[in-house]
Amino acid sequence: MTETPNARLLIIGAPGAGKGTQAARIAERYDVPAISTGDIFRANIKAGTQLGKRVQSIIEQGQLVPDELTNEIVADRLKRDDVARGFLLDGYPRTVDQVHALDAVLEAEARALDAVVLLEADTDAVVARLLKRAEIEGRIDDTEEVIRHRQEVYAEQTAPLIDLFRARGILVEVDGLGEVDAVADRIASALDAKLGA
Ligand code: B4P
Repeated sequence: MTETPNARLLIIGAPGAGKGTQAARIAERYDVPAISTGDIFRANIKAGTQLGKRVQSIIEQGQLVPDELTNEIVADRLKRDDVARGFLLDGYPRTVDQVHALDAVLEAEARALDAVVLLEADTDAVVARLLKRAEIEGRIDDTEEVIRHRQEVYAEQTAPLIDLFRARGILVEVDGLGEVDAVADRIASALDAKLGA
């Protein structure tokens, strides 16, 4: 692979589309840190921090953590040295307000996003995946009722971002159904083409 320095990437998709799984692959391929707001929140809940206590019931109900709080966490994370070569954001931004906050952080450093991977998968498939994960991991937000609610929140608040990124010409649409390796290969080819790697 040709070197692709300074790739600033996002992965977006419905809960269960496979973002976390594919984020790790993309981050490794482009040698950038994967930053998942969901993972940050879950680590804080587990550690019993102030932040964890604040967000626990919100996440248990499948609601979104308030923009102001989420934006602050990401802005802080993007100040660390390891993002100098780029980053992959997983699960952020999830609202129009979060897009504007991220734009402001990047613009302040005269930077912009290079590509946004949209991982597509139909609702029944993603609900089935998450129910399977619930059996294995027992995540607090993986009950059927909460999973369905998270899909609704995605459709209402996050899906509208797709058009916004498409209009910017940085959207890369990938079919998220099939084997993990096959999806990873699809993403790699589509991203390489987009980034000119
Ligand atoms: P997230 O951690 O982002 O949870 P998610 O949307 O469910 O995605 P996740 O990464 O877990 O699942 P994935 O698609 O990888 O957010 C959790 C909560 O945190 C949110 O509901 C919200 O409350 C809060 N939050 C996070 N970010 C926020 C923000 N920016 N603003 C406000 N609130 C925020 O799917 C994974 C499952 O699918 C796995 O079990 C995996 O094994 C399986 N899978 C993956 N690929 C597969 C494939 N090809 N075939 C079969 N199964 C596959």
